[in-house]
Amino acid sequence: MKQKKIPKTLAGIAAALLMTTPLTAAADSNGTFQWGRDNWTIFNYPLYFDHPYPYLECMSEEHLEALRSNLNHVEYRLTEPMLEWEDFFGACYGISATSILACHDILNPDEHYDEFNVTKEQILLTDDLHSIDYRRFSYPQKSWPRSVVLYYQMLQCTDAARQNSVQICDWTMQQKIDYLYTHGESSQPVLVTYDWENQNGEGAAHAVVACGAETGSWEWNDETYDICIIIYDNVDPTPEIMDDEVKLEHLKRESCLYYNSENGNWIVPSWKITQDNGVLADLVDDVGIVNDKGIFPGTSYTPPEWKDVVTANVLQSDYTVTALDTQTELPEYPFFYHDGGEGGEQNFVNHGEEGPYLLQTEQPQELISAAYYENAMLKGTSDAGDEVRFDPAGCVGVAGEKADYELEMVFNEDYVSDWYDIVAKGTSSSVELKMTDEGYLLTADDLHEASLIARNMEDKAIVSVSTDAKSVLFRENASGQLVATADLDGDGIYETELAKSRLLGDLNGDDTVNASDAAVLLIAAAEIGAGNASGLTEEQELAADVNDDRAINASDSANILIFAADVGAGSYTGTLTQYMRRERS
Ligand SMILES: [Ca+2]
Ligand SMILES: [Ca+2]
Ligand SMILES: [Ca+2]
Repeated sequence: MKQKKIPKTLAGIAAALLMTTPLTAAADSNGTFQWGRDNWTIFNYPLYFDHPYPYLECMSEEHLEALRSNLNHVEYRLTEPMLEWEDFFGACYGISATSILACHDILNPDEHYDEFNVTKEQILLTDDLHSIDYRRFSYPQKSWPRSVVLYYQMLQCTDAARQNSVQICDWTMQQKIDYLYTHGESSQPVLVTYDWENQNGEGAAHAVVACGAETGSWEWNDETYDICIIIYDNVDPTPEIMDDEVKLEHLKRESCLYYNSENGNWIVPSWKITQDNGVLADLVDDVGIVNDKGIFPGTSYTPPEWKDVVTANVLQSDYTVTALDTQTELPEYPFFYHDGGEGGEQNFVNHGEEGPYLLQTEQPQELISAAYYENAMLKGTSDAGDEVRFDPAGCVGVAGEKADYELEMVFNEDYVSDWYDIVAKGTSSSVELKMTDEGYLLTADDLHEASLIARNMEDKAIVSVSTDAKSVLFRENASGQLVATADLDGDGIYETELAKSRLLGDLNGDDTVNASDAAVLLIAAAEIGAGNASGLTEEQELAADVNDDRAINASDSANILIFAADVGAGSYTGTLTQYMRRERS
């Protein structure tokens, strides 16, 4: 999904089939894959999705709202890095998933080509899986098909999708091939994800649809294979071999998956994935999983028993991941796991009961580690850590050398206050963030220059502290602000207020929102408009985007003035946050 490939252009493909194949009234497909009916003729290429913020800005408001309301907090949190990407890093999962929907008559790609600004006649369909005419057509930014493909691209972050790869992490390659072959014999589609290290030593991942199976004899790189799994790949092989007719014959077959049943070796020639550098990370035949949290009705899914996963960046020294309840070491599995991270991941699965986990490394190093529980995601990072601790009751900590750290907790349910996504940042050698009955308690060797960012779907609050105290309790006050408090006299009660989050619109930090704030905002907006830095602190910038459109400009200032006028006239008594929410609804 992080591979960029350029599509080839194949010429001379007959359009005869198009004339005889009905394009809309697909026969009942019974969950089988049929070329020309269940595949898209758009491809996983920037051309089709090109835009600044291709994911966020190519999805319709309706689908973005569906993501917010259908996904749980952890799932939505995992989509956010993708939504914010400024470059196109693929829609292979979305194209594959929607193709599976087509196999089950839930979606018919043929009905939507006019929304790509092309006529059906311009799209050539052939009965040869690997002979495609690649037309370069354009279509509107938020066109329905593109938005749907990107919506299903985001659904790789669902619990159902992520847990499916966890459930099959013990399977041998032979078991996976048997599964694919059995399905392929009867054209039952399987969504397959590959996870591999490419020739540049980078982690790569891709999603395709397996849709057939053959036995025979094929040779790739001097090795013979006797089983071929037919693949519908939404990214075509490399263009530089286009003009060589001998290679073109090979090209037609390069996207398939080949297996040697004698020695267990396998290869996907187009991506140069073999048993030495890759893994089939996920196999999904259940349309209920593909459509879980989806926008189409009519499918259902019963989740299997949840298995916790601990992930880490690629660790540079010896390490252990321990389930503390049972003092057992978690086994490690290679499979693709989605958290928007770069540079590869290590994955550890707990096959037992949910519980606290401890990651330890022999040497302090950059650590980025997360634990995925059924109800929560906990994440700890340190620039020089040798330990990360997780407790599903709501506690995450890192220890090591004094270094920059970040601790994050995201809860689906059972959290305190309105805030379910909490991030603490600072510099310390040992630090812990813990949910308590009152709020979120940050305890560290050093709490100078520490901050807490609390978020929910509607709002974001940031509080910064710098204190000699060793722990700070962040809690909500009566007006919905986050307040940082310390227990300076050591009686266990956090009564001393150190700092509080700003009200939306309160640029000058005097706890009221009025024309003075609008004036400060206008000056900052003018600076931004002239291409300069805003001159605002991070806290001020958060408070300045009044209408929540990720921009700071005159509209935000105008909203403050309108709000302040209503408050001044006595016709409104709430906060600006509440006022803006009322405006939007
Ligand atoms: Ca006290
Ligand atoms: Ca103010
Ligand atoms: Ca704004």
